[in-house]
Amino acid sequence: MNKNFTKWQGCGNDFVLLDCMKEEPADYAGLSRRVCDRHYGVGADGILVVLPSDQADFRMRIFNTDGSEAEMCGNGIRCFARYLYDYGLTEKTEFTVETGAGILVPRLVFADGQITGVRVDMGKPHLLGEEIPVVGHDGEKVINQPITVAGKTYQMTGVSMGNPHCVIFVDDAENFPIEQLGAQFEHHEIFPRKTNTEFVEVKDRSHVRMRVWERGAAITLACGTGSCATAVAGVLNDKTDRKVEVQLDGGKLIVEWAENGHVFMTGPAELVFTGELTN
Ligand code: ZDR
Repeated sequence: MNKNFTKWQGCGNDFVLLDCMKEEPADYAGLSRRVCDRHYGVGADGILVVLPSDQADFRMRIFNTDGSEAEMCGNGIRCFARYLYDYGLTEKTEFTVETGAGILVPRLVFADGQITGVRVDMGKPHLLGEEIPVVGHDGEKVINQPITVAGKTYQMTGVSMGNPHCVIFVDDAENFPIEQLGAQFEHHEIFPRKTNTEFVEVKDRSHVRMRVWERGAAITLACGTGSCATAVAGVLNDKTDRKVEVQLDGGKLIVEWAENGHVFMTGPAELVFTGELTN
């Protein structure tokens, strides 16, 4: 396998990207755990893997710090797209990427000839209970439904962006005890594939403050798919308009749930450093 890697971040959600177009590692899960470790490895919230695809221009896989594989990663796909262009794997500025959430379409955003970010057509959200999945809601949307964690009942909205999300609107996102409660949402019995959880404070109809507990990665500075899920949940609960700015711990994203049902996410993707794995 090619041991060279690039390290990226999007809103402080950081990734080690491995180009496996020619050769794949034997054990992705073990590799991700080792590489993501912030003391014994490079340090990252996940690894992104570049692969060939027979359905799209490229294929992306993502593995969390705990070695589990996620279907999709919103911040990651922007970094992935920028890698492909910056490193000459494509000359196109808009292309297709096969993911566990279907074929998605990133487009590089330029200003004065420089890349300033990436806009991604994230496809349509999946809202039925069995699609997210959330047990007990087959055939129906999961909007503003009770969920009890540590003896307290919260109101949740379920959204799949290919990966599962549980959106909780809170009065004060800054002081919500995510450290104490995040894992209990992640492993709650109503989520058979576990869940990412977003804690969202609505500032006004076009601005929200969001903090996240990620499945398989715990607290991170940002979550792209979670920002998309938040925008969708805001509309479903009539708390926000279809276009919102999502303020995360590590930056901000613009998300629009367009009238055609697709979610569009725009935000930064930056190269941090390059290196070579030694084991
Ligand atoms: C949240 C995420 N970093 C993103 O930007 O969308 C995705 C990472 C995958 C997530 N931890 C999962 O679904 O397991």
